[in-house]
Amino acid sequence: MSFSEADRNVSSFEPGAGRLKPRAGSASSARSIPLDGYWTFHLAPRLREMSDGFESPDFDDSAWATLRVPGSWQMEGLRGPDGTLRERGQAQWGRPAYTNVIYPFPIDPPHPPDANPTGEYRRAFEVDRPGAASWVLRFEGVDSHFTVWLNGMELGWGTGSRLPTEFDVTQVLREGPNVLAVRVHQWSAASYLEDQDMWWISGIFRSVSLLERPVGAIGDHFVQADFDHEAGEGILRVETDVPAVVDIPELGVTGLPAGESLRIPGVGPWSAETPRLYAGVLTSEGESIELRIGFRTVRVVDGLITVNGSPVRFRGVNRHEWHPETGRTLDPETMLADVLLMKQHNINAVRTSHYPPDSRFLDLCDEYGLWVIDECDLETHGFVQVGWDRNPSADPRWRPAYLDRVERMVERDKNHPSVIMWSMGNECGVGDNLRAMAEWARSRDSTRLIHYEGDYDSSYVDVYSRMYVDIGELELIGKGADERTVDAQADAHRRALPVILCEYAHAMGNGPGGLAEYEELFDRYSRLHGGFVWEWIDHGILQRATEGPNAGQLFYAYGGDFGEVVHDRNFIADGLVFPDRTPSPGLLEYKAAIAPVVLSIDNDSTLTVRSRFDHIDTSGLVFAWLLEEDGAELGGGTVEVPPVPPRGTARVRLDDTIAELARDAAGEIVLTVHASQAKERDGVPAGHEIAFTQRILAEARQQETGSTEGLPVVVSQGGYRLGDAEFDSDGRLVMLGELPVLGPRLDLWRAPTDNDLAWLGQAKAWRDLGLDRLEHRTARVQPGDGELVVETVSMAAGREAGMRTQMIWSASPEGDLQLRLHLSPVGRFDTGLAALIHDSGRVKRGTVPRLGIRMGLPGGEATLEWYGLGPGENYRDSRMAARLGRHRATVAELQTPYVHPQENGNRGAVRSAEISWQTGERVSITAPSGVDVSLRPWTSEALDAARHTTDLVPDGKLWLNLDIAHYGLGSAACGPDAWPAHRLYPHTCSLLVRLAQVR
Ligand code: IPT
Repeated sequence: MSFSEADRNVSSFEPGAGRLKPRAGSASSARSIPLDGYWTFHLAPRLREMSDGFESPDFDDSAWATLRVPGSWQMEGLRGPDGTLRERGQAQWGRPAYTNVIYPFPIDPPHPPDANPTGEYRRAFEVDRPGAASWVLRFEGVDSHFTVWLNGMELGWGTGSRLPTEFDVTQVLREGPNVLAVRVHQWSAASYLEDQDMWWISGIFRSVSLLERPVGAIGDHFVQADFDHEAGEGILRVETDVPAVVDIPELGVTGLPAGESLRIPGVGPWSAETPRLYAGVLTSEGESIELRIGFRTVRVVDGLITVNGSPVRFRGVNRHEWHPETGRTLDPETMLADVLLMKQHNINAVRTSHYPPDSRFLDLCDEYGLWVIDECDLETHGFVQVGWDRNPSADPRWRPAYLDRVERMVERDKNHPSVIMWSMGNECGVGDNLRAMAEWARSRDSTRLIHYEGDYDSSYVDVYSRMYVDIGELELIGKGADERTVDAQADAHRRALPVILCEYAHAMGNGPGGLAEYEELFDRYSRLHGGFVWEWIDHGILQRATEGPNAGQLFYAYGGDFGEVVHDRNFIADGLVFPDRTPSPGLLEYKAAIAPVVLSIDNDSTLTVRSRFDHIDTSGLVFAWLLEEDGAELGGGTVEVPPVPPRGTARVRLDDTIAELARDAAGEIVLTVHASQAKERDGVPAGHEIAFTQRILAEARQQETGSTEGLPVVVSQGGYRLGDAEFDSDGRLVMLGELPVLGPRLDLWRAPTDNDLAWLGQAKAWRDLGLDRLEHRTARVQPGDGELVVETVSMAAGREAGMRTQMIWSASPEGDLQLRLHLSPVGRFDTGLAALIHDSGRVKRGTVPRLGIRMGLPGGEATLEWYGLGPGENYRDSRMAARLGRHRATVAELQTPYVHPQENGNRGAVRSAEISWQTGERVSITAPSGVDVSLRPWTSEALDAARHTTDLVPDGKLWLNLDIAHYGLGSAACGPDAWPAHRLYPHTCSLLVRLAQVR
């Protein structure tokens, strides 16, 4: 192929040439020869440097490298031939590049840039007996534009990276050796349609196979399996292009001719809660195809999305395909891991953002039960940079490409019961090409709903879909009281539709906070069908640090780490699971927020169980109680809960022993009730907890506060002594017993979270106020009668906003050092940038990240044991997953390794804690009214400065933060800030805490 031909093809509006019509994928009895494995490979930096004649079978590729198929060359090139990670900058074939919205090439449609990396792949294979049948070469996914030759003959070319492409090779395939050549261009006209928020990586990244198509084989098949919930019957019809019959032994169906409809009594319906699949076989003259049939009917009834007659609620996530070592090439184990993790965290729905996934993932969704919004491989978001000028969605020249994409998605995936909605794509602006896609999809498949968030009027979709709506607006939408649009008819139409949030709660870094408030609204307004958290996984790329004290250690790279000219930093690390699929605290929080049963303890004798299941009752769950006094178990047992029907509520009486046990105790009495899976079900193991609730039945009996009858203050040389504690002349604690410490100082700073750092986040204002660089002036040090009073005023250079801190120290004869802390704001916090930062349109007031103190303790390996909220980190708007109890973690375990380091690890409501060092030293901390605790081997300033986890190095101390309050997490990285109730304003507050060296 000449340069000019290649150049014309990569700039073509057309989706491809020479391809076969799209059709359903299937597990067939006919031969399928996998062509995955190592292919020879050569990367040309631009079209003009393509290898002449590489498609010819006798081309000499002996000097070429080999590359794994499926895979992408940028990801594969990050490793050396022995599989070890190369040094960054030494990648073999280009580098991954990350942008979210912005195109990483000039907006010059339909032209790709001259610098168009072009991968040339070759592979030989043998086939016996190719004569009797026709043969098809199938590519499951190639990114982004490719041309294929078999035995030197050009078959055609294709685009649509995450959709299958088939070529007829019957005429070209030979008995014995064959040579396949594929040329893949990183950039093409199609790249303008594939601006999804992800790494730009290229190549044959899904499997390739050669399929035998016997005479009389089935070209395409469409299984329509409805469920009549009133009659309890399945209605089956299988369409094929050749005569065929259907058998479903389990249902006694034999020899049902394709094209005929059959009512089948006694069928169990398919739903995400009951993923009932029936094994069937579709047989034609030439082959038989395995069917996995799920009977279900999806409809909008009276403005509600129903499946099998019942309204459904989505507890969803947006899932990109990602693996930190192989990119968008996933093995079956990884796909299964995603499904199991979702099921075990109460997730029941997936939006395949923003392209159809490897179809084996959909098989798993069918099998384990997940509602799927199958989204087309389409996004043109980068045109927003030019005011959507020349957006392909509105340009008729691109229509064939748009229609091609929706056809290939629908045809491939139409037999998956889990798919209940077709989504036309994401962030493609507006235009008639999208409407045309929707019309085509509806005419081809009337059994599913149509989704596209960008159609605000919802004129061609079935659901009104929104992203990142705040709770204020969501409540109005729920009530039908949201703002009216100009066109009354369009407005009325939209208002009558069911609502979903196709994206909400941006899970970037530490967060999302404020999930509870969304769930409350979803519970309250039936029109709100739930939503899909953005997003499932952090797309970090595994790399090895080459410099610094952690050289050699692994970390996850993000945008900009590969020298990209334009990039979007760590916006790619915004998932509920870390790149290695370890659940983040955000996933645990989401699990708690969306629990399918909501438990509440009304008093020591009644429990309320409210079911959020749509199709099953609660008979698959077991309920149990646990009573604790200050975290020590007093008793436990089971709770008999009669099966609660879908969306029903039951009130049950708790065991009388609970009240009895509670009555006798003196400490804090906490009752926990939890619900767990009785038997293994759809990937959720027996005993797996799905929901819990706690209630404090009795507060700890008030212990004496701040006695002044402590030990006297001894004025010593250069300082003060109180019991075994020593203070310097500024009144700063320097020795706690035998432990040298950097005594507590006011601390208002936290290493900003990604949410704090957002465009409308608070971090800019905090930095502008100098909260990260406070200077402390000692205003008073006064030894008194059994107490030492120390007052400090803290503010930053050039600023007047700060805090006056009063610390009143006393010591009990038992050796406890007691601190009564009082904070009061000085100066104005609403000046400078703080005045500009959005605060929900109200009068702008300055906010602060935290109100508390920090002290330095000896370093080294240590463990924290605490009675408070845990075991994981928790924040004021993200603590549904936390429980009050006794917990224990090493300092290392207390740190959450966010891909981009930031504030983390807080444990709230801590009543008592003990730090124990490996050396045997111990310090106890008591705060009767509860305090937020974090303990780290580096300072907040170091955490703030770190770009990657490997930048963090223990500095020889342990830094203990004790906070009265902190600013919530919210979702401002892409969405609303912390809800007003979770923001923190400087205010007068106090804390009582006791410290002691335990001996
Ligand atoms: C939204 C995109 O739809 C999604 O793909 C992702 O990029 C997300 O943002 C941010 O992580 S669009 C945004 C402008 C609301």
